[in-house]
Amino acid sequence: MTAVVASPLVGIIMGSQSDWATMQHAADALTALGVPFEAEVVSAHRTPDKLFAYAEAARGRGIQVIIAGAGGAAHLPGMCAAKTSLPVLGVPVQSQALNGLDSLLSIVQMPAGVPVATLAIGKAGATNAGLLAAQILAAQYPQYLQAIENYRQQQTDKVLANPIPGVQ
Ligand code: RP5
Repeated sequence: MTAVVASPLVGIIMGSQSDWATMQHAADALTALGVPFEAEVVSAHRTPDKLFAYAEAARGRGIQVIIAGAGGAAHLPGMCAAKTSLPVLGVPVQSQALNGLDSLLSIVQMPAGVPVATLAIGKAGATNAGLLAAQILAAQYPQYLQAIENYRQQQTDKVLANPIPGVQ
């Protein structure tokens, strides 16, 4: 039986409005797969109380996966994971100063005990976070499994239908 979904299953949070240019790609992936989500600016440094409240309430509101994107000293995914047992997918936003290497290392090096599933820096990571969230949900919602398989097939067809320009 297909589960009926009325409210967001994925919460996308980001440290700043400036992160949206990256994090919208997670939103785009979820939209393409039909997964309901919400998106909000929640900063570990500028709105720490809001972060704690968000993470503590998320499961009770029906959120099942959190995607957290941040740049620089990117504490948001780790602190969010510290306050919820929901799976947290971390997206390192590409910073201007260090091209996102700072963001990546801030997110990926969690000490044992509180995991954050860390994606690639920037757009690819945000897109894959959306896809991975859907794959996590697919264990429970068959419609998302089908959507993922369709997405991958379209991707394969597109590659096969477009030979390298100028090469026989
Ligand atoms: C981090 O600082 C945010 O996640 C953002 O990537 C970075 C810069 O934020 P803004 O100065 O653009 O608000 O907290």
